Amino acid sequence: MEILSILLMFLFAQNFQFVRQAEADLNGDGTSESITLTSTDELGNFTLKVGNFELKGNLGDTVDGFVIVDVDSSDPYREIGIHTPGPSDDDVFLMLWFNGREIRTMGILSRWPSFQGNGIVYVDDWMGFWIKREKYVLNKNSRLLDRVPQELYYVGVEATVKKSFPIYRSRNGLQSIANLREGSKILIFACDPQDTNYLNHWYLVKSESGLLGWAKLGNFMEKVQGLPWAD
Ligand SMILES: [Ca+2]
Ligand SMILES: [Ca+2]
Repeated sequence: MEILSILLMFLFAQNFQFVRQAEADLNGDGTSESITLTSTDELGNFTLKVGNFELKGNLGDTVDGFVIVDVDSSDPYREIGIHTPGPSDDDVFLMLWFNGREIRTMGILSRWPSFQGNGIVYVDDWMGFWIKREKYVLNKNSRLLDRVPQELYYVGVEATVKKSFPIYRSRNGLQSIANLREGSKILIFACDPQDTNYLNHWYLVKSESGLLGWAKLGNFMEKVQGLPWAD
């Protein structure tokens, strides 16, 4: 694992010890289940056994173990997260729960979850020069982890303008508010990451003079310095 990823995971998420075997009472009936993860291969196939029950699945890349977490301490269940580090530290967790009769899926979390214990899970992702935080909530009826999408994601990264570029009133890039002065300090405040191409992500930028406007990453990434870029 790359050093930066280790650092980021350490700073922004919980650290997990992945295991292949554990004893735990997953359904709160007072009896521990024997949990084992077997038949893993480099294609991502795995078999999970909880007592006499079995689930076969595939996570797309080598599975290196699981963790047991308590998503919501107010219910009797404890949950299993099956983990793959992915091809380039793109950590993925398949979340599962056991109801005493079957092993059921709750959803997939990528990359760095942090379980709050009250049904809320924060999942951080590295976006090239900033960390995007998603919120998931346990739906008590379906027992699925529902994503709570934000329209904008907080960025909070400072940079210096190397070459002037405009910021716009809205995310269509039609009405310019200001041309940012060379050498001035800006705060990249928030991001609209809807577009699948990161170069088309719109960022809300605060100018040194206190104006707020939008700029598309592809139009300014070469015109600023000081962004902490890393893969
Ligand atoms: Ca049990
Ligand atoms: Ca619980």
